[in-house]
Amino acid sequence: MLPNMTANLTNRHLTRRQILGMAALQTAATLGFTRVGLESARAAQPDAVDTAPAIVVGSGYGGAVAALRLAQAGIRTLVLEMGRLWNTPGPDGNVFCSTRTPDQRSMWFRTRTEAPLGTFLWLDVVNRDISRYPGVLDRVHFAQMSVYVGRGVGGGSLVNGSMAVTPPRAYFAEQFPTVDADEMYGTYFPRARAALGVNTVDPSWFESTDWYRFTRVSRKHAENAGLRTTFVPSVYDFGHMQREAAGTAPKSALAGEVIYGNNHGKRSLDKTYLAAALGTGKVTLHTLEKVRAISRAPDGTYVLTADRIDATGRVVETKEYGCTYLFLGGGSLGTTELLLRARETGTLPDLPTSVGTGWGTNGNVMLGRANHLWDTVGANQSTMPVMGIDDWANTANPVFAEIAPLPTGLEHWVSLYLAITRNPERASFSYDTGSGELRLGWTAAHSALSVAMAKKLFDRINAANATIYRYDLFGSGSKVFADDFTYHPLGGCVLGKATDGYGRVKGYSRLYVTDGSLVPGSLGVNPFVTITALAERTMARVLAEDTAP
Ligand code: FAE
Repeated sequence: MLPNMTANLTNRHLTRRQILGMAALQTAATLGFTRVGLESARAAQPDAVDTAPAIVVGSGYGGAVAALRLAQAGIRTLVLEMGRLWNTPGPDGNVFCSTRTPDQRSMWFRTRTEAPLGTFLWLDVVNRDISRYPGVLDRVHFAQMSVYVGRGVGGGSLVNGSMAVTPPRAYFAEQFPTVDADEMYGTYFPRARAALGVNTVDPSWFESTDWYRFTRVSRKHAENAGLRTTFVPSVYDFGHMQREAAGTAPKSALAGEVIYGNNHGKRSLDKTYLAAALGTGKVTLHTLEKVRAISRAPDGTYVLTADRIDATGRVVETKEYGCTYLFLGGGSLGTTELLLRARETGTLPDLPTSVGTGWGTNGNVMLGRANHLWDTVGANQSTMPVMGIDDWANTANPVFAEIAPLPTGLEHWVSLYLAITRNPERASFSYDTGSGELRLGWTAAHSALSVAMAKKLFDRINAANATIYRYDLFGSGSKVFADDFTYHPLGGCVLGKATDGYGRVKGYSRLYVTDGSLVPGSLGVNPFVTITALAERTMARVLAEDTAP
């Protein structure tokens, strides 16, 4: 079993703990355990735990860093994750379903998939009916914005495009004026990149392979408009990808896989941070358990109420957990919801009013351009983006646009982009005490500036190449700029506002936020490297100062 799991990661040195942790995850998945610990590697489900010195909510980037660093410090840690463990092959022999023929594994309790590109030639050919199941991708709908998030052990790392980008230092410093940028760029970004397994595409292979023809065409069009492009690092193993292209390794990025999970090649958190955390023997992970309430016991410890669900979504058990140290890594939506609910229902009444504020979309806008017949983008497209159009330094219109794939398996002459724009608009969440639901105040007006910025950049590219936009990709109308969803939810518990400068939540001791809710709405690049590096910084400080006996 182990050789198969590690085969995808051959370019990277795996620690003994990562190998042990991966074995534990693999066996737990095979045997259908919802509790995972080092015992699982010996085919035993860990005993149920109801108290632990530290609890981590969520197993995305912020949660995974917290779990590993707590465990390495010798602190017994329980991780609670609402999604499932993604390690067992389904009836087709694959863990994840294909993007082209999605099934129940694709989306979180839906009866139809909700892909970002809803249509092609205005035809409803992209989405499929599916049965309800705890699938890997969720699209959370608010009144005028919907947010894509990953669900499962590894959070967003299971579904994202692997782009591992470090933000321009000047913009990082502007967004985080109280954070020591020297320390971030000298210590925590390098630490995060190393632990995540970041690598870069071989430029000569990139220039010659069919699989990145779509990127080279977009680069040429950007350069024709006088714009600069830049390579973007990734956590997808490019050694594996080259072997996919050569036919010597099973295809994943070259088989259209991404938003519903990659069966091979991707260094998702279950293969990096979480594997290493489980390998310490100090971490137990409970899956399919959604924390819904947090309160404090008279002795100052935290009490969590969590619903354990089955594959139909039915609550099969409601459990209470206790801990001394509580780390929230539920992501921008998950963490903000938990804290807002705790404040509004009075279980943690001293939480600051800044909880629930400072939220943004990282200025996300998606769009497509129609190319000339002679500018073929290729039927073969890797799903892992490796290049961006970098016009961030243009103070009149700062945009960083990732050159995105559209891997249909047919030539379609479409160039697709996810533009990250510098949008200063921020929205707040509120908590509806009647329904118990989170509301988000983001409106179409908040997105308008992002659309204007993306339009300005791509009007320039269209003018230089005598091309036009595609009007058929985002629904039945003629929408060119998809401004009603984001892949990059940021904020809600902003660093230095809802927390101190290290993610310690104001008003309560030993309560921490480690995820994307710390980022104030905009980062200028794809966010997971920054979320990981900030979590590393928080954990270094907290372990040095707060957990001493
Ligand atoms: P996240 O990874 O979302 O993890 C939160 C975890 O907590 C999830 O597993 C939840 O299921 C779980 N959870 C939430 N609430 C609860 C609860 N109450 N109880 C128990 N568990 C809970 O958070 N970023 C990049 O940098 N590069 C990319 O190429 C990129 N592409 C993307 C493509 C897609 C389709 C998507 C959806 C996102 C993409 N992102 C990308 C964004 C990136 O994945 C995201 O910023 C991070 O995953 C956020 O990390 P967090 O730790 O904040």
